[in-house]
Formats: sequence, C-alpha cells, structure tokens
Amino acid sequence: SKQTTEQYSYIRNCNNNKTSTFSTNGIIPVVDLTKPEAKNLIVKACEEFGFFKVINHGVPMEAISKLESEAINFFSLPYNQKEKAGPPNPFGYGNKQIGLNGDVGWVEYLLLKNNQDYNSMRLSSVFGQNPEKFRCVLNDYMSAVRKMGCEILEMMAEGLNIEEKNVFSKLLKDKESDSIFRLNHYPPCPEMALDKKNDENMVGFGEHTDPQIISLLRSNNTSGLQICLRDKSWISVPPDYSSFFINVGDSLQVMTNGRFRSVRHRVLANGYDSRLSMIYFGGPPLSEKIAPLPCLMKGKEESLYKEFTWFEYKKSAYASRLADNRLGHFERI
Ligand code: GA4
Repeated sequence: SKQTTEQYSYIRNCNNNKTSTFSTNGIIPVVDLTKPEAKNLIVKACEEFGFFKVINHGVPMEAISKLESEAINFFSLPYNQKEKAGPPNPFGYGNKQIGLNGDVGWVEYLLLKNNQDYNSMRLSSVFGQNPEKFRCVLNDYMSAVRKMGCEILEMMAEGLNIEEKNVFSKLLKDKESDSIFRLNHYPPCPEMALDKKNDENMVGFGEHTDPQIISLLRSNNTSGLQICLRDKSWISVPPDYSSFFINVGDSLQVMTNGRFRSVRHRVLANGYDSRLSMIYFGGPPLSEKIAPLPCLMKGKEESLYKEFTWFEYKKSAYASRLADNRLGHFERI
C-alpha cells in the first residue's frame, strides 16, 4: 500500500558531511485514526518514540492548502515588509534568531497565539490587503487541527485506561489554553548546495524538545525533520504532505511520569528546496499544575518531578537555550 512503500530522503547530514540515504517509514509508527487499534498504537508510539504519524486525521485538505498558500504569500514578501511583523516578542515574525538567548537557524517564521486579535497587532500591516481573510483561514485550520489533537489525546487516555477520557484534551479545550501556532519557512541553503560549509550553521532548527503537551505538525513535501531515538541516533522522517506528525511534549512526559517520551527533534537545512511547516503546540492554561496523574502511578511509584505550574515551566523555558534539557531543573533527585 501507499503507506508501506519505501520513501527515501537524501539529506546532507550537517554533522558528518556525508550524504546519507534513509528509509525510515518502517521505523516511524503510522496510526490510522479511524481504526479501532489506534489507541493502543498511539500509547506504544508515545512510549517508544514520543513521535508518530497519523493518517485519516480528518483535517480537511482544503483548510490545509488555503493556509499553505497564505503562508507562501507571506514568506514571498520582501524582507522589509515581513520585518514589520517582527520581532517575535514572543509573537510575530522572526528570521534566523530563535528564542532570546542566542540560538540561530536557517529559518524564518511567524509565531502566533491561539485566539489572537490579528487586527490589533503588527501583523495587520503585513496582511494589510486582507487581514480578515488570513484570520479566517488560520482559524479554520487551527480549529480543525485542535479537534484532531483532542481526539488523539482522548485515544491516548483510553489507551492508558484512564477513566477520565478528557483528562488531557480538556487542557487544550480550555478557554485559557496557552497554545501557540507556528509557521516555519526553511529556504534552500545555497551554501549547502555548493557544499562549501558543513558546520552547525546549516541547521534549520536546532535540536530541542517541545515544552507543551502535544505538537501537531504538517509540512510540505520537503525533507529535513529528524528525530532522536533512545540510543541517541538521529533518523530522518520522510516528509508526507497529506499526513500529520505528532510529538509528545515535556508536559505530557511529566503527566505520565516519564512513561511517554518528549522527543528530541531538529530540522536540517536543505540545499535545493523550501520546506514549509505549520505546527500547533497544544499547551495547558498558565495556572495549570503539571504533575503525574495519580491514576497512572503504580503501587509506591513516586513522582520523578517537582511540582510546577505551566507558567513556571514556561518562564524557565524562555530563559533556556534551545538544546537544553529543560525538564532537568524540575527533576527530583
Ligand atoms: C520550542 C517549541 C516551540 O517552537 C516554541 C519555541 C520557543 C521559541 O521559538 O520562541 C523556544 C523553544 C520552543 C524552547 C526554548 C526557548 C523557547 C525558543 C527557545 C530557545 C514556540 C516553544 O514554545 O518553545
């Protein structure tokens, strides 16, 4: 079938300057959300990788392509136009600089807030012609993706035999949910095509884990995304424009007391093609206490983490470097 057909991605690996061929569709779990076994596969994938791909996800292709073309239009604007929507403090347009502590990547992006008032922000200057249309297209996409995310989180709860099915999804559904949306554009990196450089400048987005509960990613058909396995090796994720890639965030790792893994991932720059990705980061309300669910604790099992609120975690995350182990601060020794 289509899903099991081998897909190859040719990526120049920036660390060892070797061109490697990967076929990883056999490793990365693929979950068909319409199948009854989905909930068990999701749990297994979250334990083993903290990462999986979903098909039959229910997000209309129309909502995806409409937002994709808005994103292409935006990133095609001249730099001085896009710059008007920046800097990303923390929302808005950003170029090469990631976060506030010196991280850089071969990427430009737009960081947006859930329920944002686009008219009142700098973005209206960029979507000047028709900010209303952008807002509608974005809202349609975000609602459909949030809905899929909540379904996945409910399957997760069922797969974990948790009685309260919406124990995770209610955090994303909450009016106060601190979710974020990100559009990333990785332009082709000419120096890579010419094979001039092979240092870390060639990284699109450096390795990191996501702080939130769950991240829902969709990209065009350009490779670049890699995930880190338990044995610390990196594998390339073959792109698939019609599927979503889901990853476990730090908060979900804590809520499952380490049973689910917050996956390290990165994006390598590409010499020839533009990569465009859109990611919904599902986060809890700022005041939410992030702690292992008592119903998941077996016998005398103790929490691996100190108690903290999402606000406290976020504050400490924004003071960190991208590659830092952010949960380290909150581990019980
Ligand atoms: C990683 C996940 C999301 O993209 C993000 C990122 C945020 C940013 O780009 O502003 C951070 C990064 C992310 C984690 C550590 C801090 C904050 C950059 C950075 C160095 C929007 C998020 O929530 O955390």
